[in-house]
Amino acid sequence: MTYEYPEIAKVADELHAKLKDLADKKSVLRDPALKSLYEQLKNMPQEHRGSFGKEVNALREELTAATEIGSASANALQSIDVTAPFDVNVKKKPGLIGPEAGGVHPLMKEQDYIVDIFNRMGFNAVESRQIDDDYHMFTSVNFPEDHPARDDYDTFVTSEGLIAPAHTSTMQNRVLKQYKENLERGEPIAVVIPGRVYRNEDIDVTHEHTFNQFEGVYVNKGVNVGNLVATLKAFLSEYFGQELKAKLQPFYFPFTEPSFEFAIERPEVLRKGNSEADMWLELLGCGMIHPNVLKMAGIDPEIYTGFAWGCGIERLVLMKYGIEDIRHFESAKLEFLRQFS
Ligand code: FA5
Repeated sequence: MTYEYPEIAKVADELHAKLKDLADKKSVLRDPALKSLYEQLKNMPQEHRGSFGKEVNALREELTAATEIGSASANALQSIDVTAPFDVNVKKKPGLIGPEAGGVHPLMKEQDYIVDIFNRMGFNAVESRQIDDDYHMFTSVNFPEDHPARDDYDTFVTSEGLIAPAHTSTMQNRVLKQYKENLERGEPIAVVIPGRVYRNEDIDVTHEHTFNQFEGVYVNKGVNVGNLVATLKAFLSEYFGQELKAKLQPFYFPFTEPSFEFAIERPEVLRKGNSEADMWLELLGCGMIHPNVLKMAGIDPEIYTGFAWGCGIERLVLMKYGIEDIRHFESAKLEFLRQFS
């Protein structure tokens, strides 16, 4: 801007020059040179007062704008480092998120509760593995080489041939070997094995590709199907806190003989239709441990018998809370998860 009054033009040049070196840009508005212009205005003859006052105000506005441009460039946003755990432009750095902001995932809470019930029923707990091998996934649980039953457990395999387990039955051989000495002492093998499992699966409201199971393994002398049903019913009644309608239907698993599917009545929110099949939710697979599986762990099937089951934890939790879609668990929807905290 050009100023008519030379004394204003002079102060304008001085202050613009000064502004460049000032750390606190706004202090230019308190500069004595600017103040002196206002002092001069008071003593000015009436006829000049209006035009002089306008120019002094214009200068003030010009300087104010300049200080804002300066501070804007000083505060210019840094580019965002997408690898940083927080936005660098946020003045107050959040630091680590404290425990009060988080919570235990509902599935892990329920898993602890399930294990607790089995502990009280005399079962030990052993955690399953998230990476396993062909022997434990198939051979040790009596899948013959190239048998089509292997296709039911289609899962992810690394280029080195390691397997993301499709069920917790991969642990049967390990726990049978680990607790075999119990039998020699006249005690049963009683183990519950929670773990995450993976399948090449078409997902829907009751099917996930990654989900959690817990396996049960019980071996002793004289164990029969009646013990299996009684154990599962005792567990389910404790878990749901009520009597349940349950049914056992024949099934096929290579590692149990006979094999069953244990189904319980679906809550209405989980019903797809009104047919008999729609009424039931397959909760778990179970059966009497196949003699070959016992033999492969060095246990004599002529002396000892046992039962095993594998149950989906999500399926149990869906039933317990009447949740309509299994995919909520892994959806990271806080409004869903917070209902359980
Ligand atoms: C098995 O995985 C057997 N290993 C179970 C078993 C163990 C039988 C020991 C006998 C002795 P199945 O594929 O049916 O069986 O799965 C067992 C349970 O896991 C099902 O009943 C269900 O509760 C759960 N489940 C299976 N597939 C899914 C899935 N895609 N999403 C969520 N839960 C599933």
